[in-house]
Amino acid sequence: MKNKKIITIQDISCYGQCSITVALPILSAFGYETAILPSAVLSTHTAGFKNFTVHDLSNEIPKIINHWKSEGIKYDVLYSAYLGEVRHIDMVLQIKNELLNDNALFLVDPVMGDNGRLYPAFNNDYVVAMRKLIKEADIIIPNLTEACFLSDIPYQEQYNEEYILSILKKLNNMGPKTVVLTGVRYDNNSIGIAIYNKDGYKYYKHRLIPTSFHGTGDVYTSSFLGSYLTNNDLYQSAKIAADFVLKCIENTIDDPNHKYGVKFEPLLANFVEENK
Ligand code: PXL
Repeated sequence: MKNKKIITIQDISCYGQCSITVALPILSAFGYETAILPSAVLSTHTAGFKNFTVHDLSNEIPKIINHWKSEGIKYDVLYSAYLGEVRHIDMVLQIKNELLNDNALFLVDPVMGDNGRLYPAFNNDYVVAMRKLIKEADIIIPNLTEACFLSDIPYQEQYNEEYILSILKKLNNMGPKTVVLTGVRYDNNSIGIAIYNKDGYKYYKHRLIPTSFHGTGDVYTSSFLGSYLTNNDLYQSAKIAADFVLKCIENTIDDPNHKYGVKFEPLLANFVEENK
């Protein structure tokens, strides 16, 4: 499995421990060659910083894709996350259709919101375009907010398993083979991951730390992917990634100066050693 070649398309937030600055170290630590296609360059992430700068790379992406095509470069895994513009969606689909080897894995983290709301860069057109992308995916990893926007089921703070199953089934019917839904909370002191595909529903529940940090979704998806490429087990990978995010939060929570992301770096070597 180790010779799998990954292409990840998402933004570069220069500061703030999210997107490519999280995905690249984690996937590299797992031992996977990971190429990047930046969708945009931002000074920081868009949640929690004011006056961030954004430079969209839509004009550059088609040239990069064409160059790769002319060089015969192909990938085994396509991992898309925060993009930023509706027009990026077709570019990701072009990569999926033209730059992947047979039996490649297409993972979509449809990053666009949290806590029931879209991030500042996104609107309903982006949600509609994202539905086109998840249709083609093998695995999607939305949080509950993103799952609600994609499935057009109203976001609720309180819910039961029936509500979650209705979202999972609807998303699964929209095309992706497996839905890995993060941040599913059935009681006050636990939270977990719900996994749904043709084999049914599974839930991994763990302790809730009642605070949130930016970038944990990216740590989650990148750890999930590194782990899944290594063990080929959806439930195990969902669990391994969730436990790692918990450890990263524990490693950050007592530092009052560190609110923008999680301090995953000191834990990465051990994490990968235990799971490779
Ligand atoms: O962590 C997801 C993410 C990635 N990139 C940018 C973001 C966010 C979340 O807010 O703003 C630019």
